[in-house]
Amino acid sequence: MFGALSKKFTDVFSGLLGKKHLSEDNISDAVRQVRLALLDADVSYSIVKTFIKNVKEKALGSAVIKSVKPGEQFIKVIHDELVALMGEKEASLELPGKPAVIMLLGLQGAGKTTHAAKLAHYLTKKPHSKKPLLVACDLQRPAAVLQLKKLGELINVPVFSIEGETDPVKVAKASLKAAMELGADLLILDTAGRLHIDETLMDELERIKKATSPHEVLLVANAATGQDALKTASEFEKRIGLTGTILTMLDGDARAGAAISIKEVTGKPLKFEGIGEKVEDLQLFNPQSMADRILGMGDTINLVKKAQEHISEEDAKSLEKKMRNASFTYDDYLKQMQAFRKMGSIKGLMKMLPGIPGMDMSEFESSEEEFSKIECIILSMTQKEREEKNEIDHARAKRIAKGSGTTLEDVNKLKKSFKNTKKMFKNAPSKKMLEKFSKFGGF
Ligand SMILES: Nc1nc2c(ncn2[C@@H]2O[C@H](COP(=O)(O)OP(=O)(O)OP(=O)(O)O)[C@@H](O)[C@H]2O)c(=O)[nH]1
Ligand SMILES: [Mg+2]
Repeated sequence: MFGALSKKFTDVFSGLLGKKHLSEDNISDAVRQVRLALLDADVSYSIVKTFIKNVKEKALGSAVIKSVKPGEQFIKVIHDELVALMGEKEASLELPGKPAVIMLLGLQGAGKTTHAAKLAHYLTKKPHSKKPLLVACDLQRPAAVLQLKKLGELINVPVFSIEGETDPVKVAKASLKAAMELGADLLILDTAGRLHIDETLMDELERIKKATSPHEVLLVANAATGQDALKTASEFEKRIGLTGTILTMLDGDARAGAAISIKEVTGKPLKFEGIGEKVEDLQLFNPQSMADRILGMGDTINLVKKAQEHISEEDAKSLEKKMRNASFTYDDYLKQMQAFRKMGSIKGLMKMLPGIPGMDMSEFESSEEEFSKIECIILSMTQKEREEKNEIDHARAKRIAKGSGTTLEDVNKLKKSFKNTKKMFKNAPSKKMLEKFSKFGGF
């Protein structure tokens, strides 16, 4: 995500590895590099200045902790400062009222319409279980309403619009009544964007806000635009008043500057991050996870969240048991693989692991194909074969290869690796054994 910045931080930290303690002398170079790295990532100058001052004070002040290595100590200080800047805890949405109202605003192309749909999709799920109504208040472009309608269809959420209407304030007002009639408990207002902030836009947004008294006024800002995003954020906050921000395009060539500084600049929390074009590509902003990613430490927080969302604890336990007594079948294999794939692309998931962000990902592109191949092969087996009740002989393997559009070699390869995996788990030491060993200090 922030490849260049993460790499710089990793270099700074490795430079401190051999040092016995942190001193004014040996951290001055590291601090200088951190300062340059932040400025280069488009963090605003005044924020960098305070950041560096705090880091220096804390790094030197904590020099007495003997058990921690200086490099690690320095990483912790930087990590803590980043978290403090970005907001300590995960922000939440305030959605009381029936209907609750969320108004989205931002510059042209920032991702308002897409994120109106993403939010609707996100909030229909547990624990929110909302019944949203998307409201088409962008009447600038004729295609804007159509875009929202298409997205609404995709996620099965109704869209409110008034054909032929030219005043978005009237649409916004009418949507309050429509929500009552349709039994919706949440309105999400998509508004028009402009290339730059101008008086007409501000006036329109102000009037929509007055007409609907939204509980959440969220700025949608493109992370790739760095300092520009910060400048517009501060103007929107001053004129309209925000309750928070959604930072988008974080999957692309984003600059960390906006993520690091936007809370400080607007005084309002960063609430969500947009991480792709699909409706599922939205996640709650978590300052700890963001600091991890900025420092190139992966994103284990969101990885665990994703896993919990897609794999139930029961399933995980039952699989572990099956693995232990080597009774898992091709069917279990398929089920696990499908659950794993629901979490996202292998490449995307690998990037979330610590130490991986800067790695060459091309290798995992082929694993994606490999996954599809295995899936096709298992799906071409009979139910009894999948449950390992019938042996797959040469003739059947040939037939399965044909049915799945793969080769005999592919099928035999899967058979072999499946057998090996089972053997490996059968011979793996049990948890009890490991505990016994650990008593002797072996582990
Ligand atoms: N990669 C990536 N693309 C995104 C993300 N969010 C939105 N997009 C894409 O960015 C483009 C613009 O998004 P829109 O939602 O139409 O932006 P908008 O703010 O409504 O634009 P206007 O209505 O013209 O002001 C679309 O092609 C989206 O698919 C994101 O988080 N990541
Ligand atoms: Mg739009």
